[in-house]
Amino acid sequence: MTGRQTAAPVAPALTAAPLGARRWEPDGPAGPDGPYDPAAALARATGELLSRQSPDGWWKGDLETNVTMDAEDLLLRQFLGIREPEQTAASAAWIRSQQREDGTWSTFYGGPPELSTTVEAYVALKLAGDDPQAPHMAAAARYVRDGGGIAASRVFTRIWLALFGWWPWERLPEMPPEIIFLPRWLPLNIYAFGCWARQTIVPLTVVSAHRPVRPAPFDLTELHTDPADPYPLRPLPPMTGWDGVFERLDLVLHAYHKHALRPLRRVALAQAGRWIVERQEADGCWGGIQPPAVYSLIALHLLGYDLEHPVMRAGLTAFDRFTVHTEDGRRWMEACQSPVWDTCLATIALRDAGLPADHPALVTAADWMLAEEIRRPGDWSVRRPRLAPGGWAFEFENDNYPDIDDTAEVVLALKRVAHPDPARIDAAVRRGVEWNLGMQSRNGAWGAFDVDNTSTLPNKLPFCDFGEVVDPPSADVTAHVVEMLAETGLADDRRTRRGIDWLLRNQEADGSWFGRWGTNYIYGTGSVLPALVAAGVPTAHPAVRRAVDWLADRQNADGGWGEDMRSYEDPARWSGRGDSTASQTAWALMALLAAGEGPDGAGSEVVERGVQWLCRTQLPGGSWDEPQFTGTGFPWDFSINYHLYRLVFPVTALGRYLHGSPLAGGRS
Ligand code: R03
Repeated sequence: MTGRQTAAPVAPALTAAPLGARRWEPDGPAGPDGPYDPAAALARATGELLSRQSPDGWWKGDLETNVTMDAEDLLLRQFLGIREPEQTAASAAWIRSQQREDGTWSTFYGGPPELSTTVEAYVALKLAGDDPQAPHMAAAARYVRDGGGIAASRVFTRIWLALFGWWPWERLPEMPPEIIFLPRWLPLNIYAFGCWARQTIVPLTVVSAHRPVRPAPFDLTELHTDPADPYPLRPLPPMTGWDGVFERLDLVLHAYHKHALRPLRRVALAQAGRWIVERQEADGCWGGIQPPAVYSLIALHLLGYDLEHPVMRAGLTAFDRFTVHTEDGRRWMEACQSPVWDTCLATIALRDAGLPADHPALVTAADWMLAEEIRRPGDWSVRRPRLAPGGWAFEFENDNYPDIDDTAEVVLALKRVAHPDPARIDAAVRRGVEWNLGMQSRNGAWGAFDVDNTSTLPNKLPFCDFGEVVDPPSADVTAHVVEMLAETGLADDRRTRRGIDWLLRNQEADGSWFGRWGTNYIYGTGSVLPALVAAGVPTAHPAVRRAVDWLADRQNADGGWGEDMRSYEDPARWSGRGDSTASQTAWALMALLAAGEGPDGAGSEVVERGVQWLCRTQLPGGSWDEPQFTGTGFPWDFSINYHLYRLVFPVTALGRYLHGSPLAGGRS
């Protein structure tokens, strides 16, 4: 077992480095055996993190997801008649580069083949001119056929295909635009859906009411399992279960599509159109995420907006900002962008690393975050009409959907900065705290975007076969809010206590917590333990002890921690298991350090080995490799590789290991 290194050199990053001006020069590659010097590792990582700040004060790592983003970009452009050959070639090169040996595509690093993704990628490559006879195309088509063909793909995939007549609109679940008339108190009204689903469904009701079919440049017979019956009807489930009820409701809605009252439908479409246009963000996007953006553009186009209309132009330009160009000429699309999230996490990390609170990088970051505060009502106001605004969104522009998670972390970040105008920080912090308190759900916990968004009905619609469509409270978000409330002096507030009670009641039997927005139980546990301890739960509390034991049990032989997406499918086997990664090792360390297992604690050997893993695997430039996806959009269905996670969380973990946490319960 290795001791902590002596006489750590003063981290160069601690001196007031000019903003983003330089990269910290490493001492050279570390040897294979160690022990390594955590202070030197932290200094390198800190320098690297500082160097990545934008001059405006924010950080933003690429947000990597999967090739459906790139395929759908080409399909959208094809639909609108604006697909360009060079763009197509660059996207196709990216898509090809992501194909697996077996000819399929998956949705995350190391993941299994995924049929819908493979269908979309295949169609995109065919649009780009790839020969269906070529081995890489033939292998993909064979996999799709063997897996049930296009008929087995998800609803969104078949909607994309229906736009070109590759799938019949009649064989898709109905989602009528009249849903926009349903009052708030009725089940299945649009505010019963999570905000991302609501923003996606409203434009899709417009699209499916129009049932547009553009000429297909080729056919897709090779993607049908049985070309004699390419659009098989699924057997009706028995009437006894919800599935049966909703499948029959769908039949009624299909009949309604034919007989819809024309004037009613006209009003519904007009109202949906207004709803969409009102929600376009300042930068032209919708909700800061890809699905509402692509479907809103299609819907508005069908409602008569031509491509030169300012709304359409702004919407299309927004996609350019979501495009990443690689050095070798490939092009890929982000599903979403994370500047606010990355900036608050980086600010916290740099304080953990020991940067002074008035460091210019932190003041600039705080200024940028202050300017990002959302001071107007949004869709959340539907449930909380009298609550004053004062939150933050995840993205550059998403003023209609501030989220509770970002607000909690931004408040934690702002509290850590000594700003020349402290009153501005205090006022923004106060508004953020009040907004988050106002967004507490009935059960005492917090969801990401809305209050009490817990209906179980939306998920039962045949239309909703991908990802989550509601936004119930989760342990990770609740923990971040509890930590924020504790650090703003509200640890003993009744509302904080209710959040803590919820967390204690929702601990898994094995001692961990579920990770809704990060993968998975290591993220949940890494979020909850620091929060509980910050809120005054003793580190000797049985819940804390059980979590510590769980983490110690899940430490890999190499000293790190890792957990992949299988933990969502088969938690009994895969919870807390997988190849070690930098971000997950950091989360485990953050939890253990909060629980008092640090250098002088009982679990110091476990912590020591984790710290050594980080030091040993650090790259000469100061960051870490992390091809694994450790972010969660929707458990299993949609995974994210946040490119800054591999750097920002190790900085926090190493910083807290060396210095304790600047504000929360730790040593200082
Ligand atoms: C990490 C914490 C902060 N957090 C915000 C996290 C935002 C994550 C990005 C969300 O991006 C999305 C991508 C999506 N796809 N498909 C959908 C979707 C939603 C968000 C989707 C799925 C089903 C329906 C509608 C949309 Br119905 C690719 C709290």
